[in-house]
Amino acid sequence: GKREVCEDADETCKPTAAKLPKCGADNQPDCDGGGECANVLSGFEVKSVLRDSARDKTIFIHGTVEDQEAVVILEKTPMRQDNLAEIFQESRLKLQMKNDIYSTYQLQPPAHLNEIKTTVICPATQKHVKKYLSQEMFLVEETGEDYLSTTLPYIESQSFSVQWVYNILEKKAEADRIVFEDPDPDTGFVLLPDFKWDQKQLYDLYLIAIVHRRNIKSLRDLTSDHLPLLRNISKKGKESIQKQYGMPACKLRVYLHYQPSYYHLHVHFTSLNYDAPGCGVERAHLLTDVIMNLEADPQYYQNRTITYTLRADDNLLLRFREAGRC
Ligand code: GTA
Repeated sequence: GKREVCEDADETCKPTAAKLPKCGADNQPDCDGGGECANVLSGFEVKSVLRDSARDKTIFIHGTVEDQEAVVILEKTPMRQDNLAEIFQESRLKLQMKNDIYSTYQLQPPAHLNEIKTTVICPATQKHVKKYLSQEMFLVEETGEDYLSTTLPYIESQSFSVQWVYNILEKKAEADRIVFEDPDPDTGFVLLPDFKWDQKQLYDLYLIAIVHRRNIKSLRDLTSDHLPLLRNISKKGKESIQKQYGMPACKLRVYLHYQPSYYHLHVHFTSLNYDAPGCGVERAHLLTDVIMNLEADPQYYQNRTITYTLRADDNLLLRFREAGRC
């Protein structure tokens, strides 16, 4: 049957421990699934605001929790139609101004309708801090040769840990969030909500399919040998989303990032209505296009030039500059 998307809506993480725990996964009580947990943020000390977007109603903050570096992302979530009646009936209204037929108010809804989606990365590395800092972007045109001589050595020497991915595949984390799994070691994958989606409304639906195979870093590694895997993700991913959330394939944007942040192959499934971060032409490659390109040329992604953007402070950009490639 169709899955309820609002099942955790009333559960909160309330402060319970008198002593603030360290933020690392090993000593933080597991708060998976919306249960109660200690308020690890009560001692959060702000060092700097990395990015602040009034349009997206999101702020990215760098700080410390008990001497550990942390990045905290606060995001006001979209309005939900099914809350409207409660918002109108239960809120307090403060008049700001009235002029003829026009008036503006400040509306204070009940606390449970006023939650802020909060993402915590702790301990955060310098690379995390850089990732969220507002930066000037530069376009790079990476040939197949550039990939082998410049990009591959760089990503092998310094990329984000994919431990969180292995935790998902091994059911050590987020096991209760899995929407669909095909356990086949070659063509199988796990489909689950992306951590950018709070699952409270379908407007910003966002799931990721993570492949079981551990030897595919990115689009660049894909050949026609991977077509059965890619077709399987496309077909079963779309079918599962239709079944669980009632959203048809024609309302989904299904794509891979190049460059990704995490070099273990995964596919993004986002609602077409939602302008997800990273869904622009300089980063997103539609899964259907990827499949057709590989059908036409088995080595397409080893040979073609791929254009993408890099941040001004990205060491990969420095390497491209040193190589005289941009
Ligand atoms: N379920 O633990 C996780 C997890 N992690 C660590 C990452 N993801 C996870 N999902 C689950 N559990 O969509 C998700 C990410 C991302 C995907 C990796 O895996 O949310 P990618 O390798 O192509 O990397 O995809 P990408 O897209 O750069 O990563 P990310 O983090 O989405 O960053 C892209 C931009 O999105 C950022 O620059 C920022 O502008 C924005 N962004 C990131 N996180 C948030 C957030 N929490 N709220 C709002 N905006 C955000």
